[in-house]
Amino acid sequence: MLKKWLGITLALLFLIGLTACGEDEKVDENAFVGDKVDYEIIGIDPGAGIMGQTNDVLSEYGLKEKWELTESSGAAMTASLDNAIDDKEPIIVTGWIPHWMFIQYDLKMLKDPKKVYGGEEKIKTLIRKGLKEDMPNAYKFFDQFHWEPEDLQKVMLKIEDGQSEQDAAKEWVENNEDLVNTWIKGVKPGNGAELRVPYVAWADVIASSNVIKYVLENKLDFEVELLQVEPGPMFASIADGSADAMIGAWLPSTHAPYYKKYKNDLVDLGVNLTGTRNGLVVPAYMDIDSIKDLKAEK
Ligand code: PBE
Repeated sequence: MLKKWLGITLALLFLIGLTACGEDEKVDENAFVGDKVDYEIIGIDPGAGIMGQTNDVLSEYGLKEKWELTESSGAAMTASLDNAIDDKEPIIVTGWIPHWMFIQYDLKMLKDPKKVYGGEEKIKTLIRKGLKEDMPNAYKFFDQFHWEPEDLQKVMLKIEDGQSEQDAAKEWVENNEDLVNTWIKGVKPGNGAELRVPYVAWADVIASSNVIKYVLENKLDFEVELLQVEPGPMFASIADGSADAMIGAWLPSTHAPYYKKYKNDLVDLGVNLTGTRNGLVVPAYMDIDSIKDLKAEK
């Protein structure tokens, strides 16, 4: 009898212990944001401009000691964000506008009072030297290519919703004839001439590269080979002439290190989109507003 009671009591004690542990592990709603997210910021691929900027953010805001920027990829970052939002858990990621994630989720970009991310940026078109002379019509097209963040965001969202990159590009182009006509105005068909376009697998550059490929191939009879590469080689291939044009250079801040390195060996065709922004992004349900809030002692 005694043995039995002892057994039950022990079992009960064990259960109580377990519950207590469980509660300890739960995120305390009032805890400091750093403790809630284990002082981790989910980044993307290491060569991305936003990764260098985020490292500068950690230094400039005095966060270097405690905080860690984790490398992943654009796709893995959005997957982590999606999981966290499903469970209403806290998370901090590196993010940028335009991006479908701002349409899909209720998010906020943390204020950056020190402007380490550089504020509003532009996307530029860069081409290899000699393209103007060798392929004046392709040159004219790239020179005339220009659109708005909302356009790009629409294509990105279609891809995220499950459409293939090619179909999303096609649908957008066919629905935006007036704008597309300004890009191809006065451009003579390429008669099958080949163009090599390097791009990095970031949601925005995937979308824009597929759009220009569709236009060049279906409205102008060029052949476009899209080459998926790392950020460094994207710039290097234009500078050494092994590729013809890239349309995803974020400047003046994001890609400043690459631009500085290669600017004398390529041709800058100017801005194709205005109004991008980089930063640290959190779900709207988190109670922080500024990068400054990541520092414990305020
Ligand atoms: N991005 C999107 C890129 C440029 C385009 C912000 C992730 C980068 O950080 O290099």
